[in-house]
Amino acid sequence: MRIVLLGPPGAGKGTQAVRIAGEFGLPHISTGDIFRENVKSQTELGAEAQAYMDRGDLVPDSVVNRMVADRLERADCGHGFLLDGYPRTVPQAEELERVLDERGTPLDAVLRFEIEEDELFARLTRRAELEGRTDDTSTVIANRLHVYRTQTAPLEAFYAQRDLLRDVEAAGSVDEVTAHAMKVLPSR
Ligand code: B4P
Repeated sequence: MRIVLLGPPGAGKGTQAVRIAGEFGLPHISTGDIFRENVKSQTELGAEAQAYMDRGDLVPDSVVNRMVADRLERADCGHGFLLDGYPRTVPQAEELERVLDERGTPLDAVLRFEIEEDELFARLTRRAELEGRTDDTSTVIANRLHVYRTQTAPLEAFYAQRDLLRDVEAAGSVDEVTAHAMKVLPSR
């Protein structure tokens, strides 16, 4: 099973990714988590990514594409994977398609998490209080939502054209959203 989770910041992708990956025994690949780990351990990649993340901008495609292609080479991706937060631009989606076509392992589904912006702000503001993430301030949240609308939302049409897009109602409790996601996933 090869799945992509698509949705605005705060829609619950990361939260649901852990559950779905656990249910299907898939490696959970979160580009946001990989960047945060690199920032924390002060690697070159982390230094390159940090300024973009702190502004709520996207890390350049060339950097993200290379990082994900390397990750997908690892043995644990042999039977599938769950991508959380990648792709986020059309060039990233085209590159992922190229890499997977080359191996003859296309995607099975792209889950689009749908939710009102007011709820996104509320969730991210709550997380700022709990975790203190530097990109959860109101100015940066507003920029991340703008970046989603302008750079990531076009992926919805990209994947709809390929008949891969599945809508998931992302308001409601964590358990309710998991139930919605499970309903639209291909059967094992
Ligand atoms: P991400 O880590 O992907 O950040 P995100 O979009 O905010 O998603 P996240 O998974 O954290 O939040 P979630 O919606 O689960 O990316 C961070 C940054 O990294 C980007 O801004 C960018 O700079 C860079 N980056 C990452 N990938 C990139 C790429 N492909 N290309 C370029 N740059 C890239 O959850 C949000 C909150 O809501 C949580 O606190 C959660 O507990 C809560 N929540 C979840 N479900 C809920 C529910 N049902 N009810 C109430 N609260 C809920």
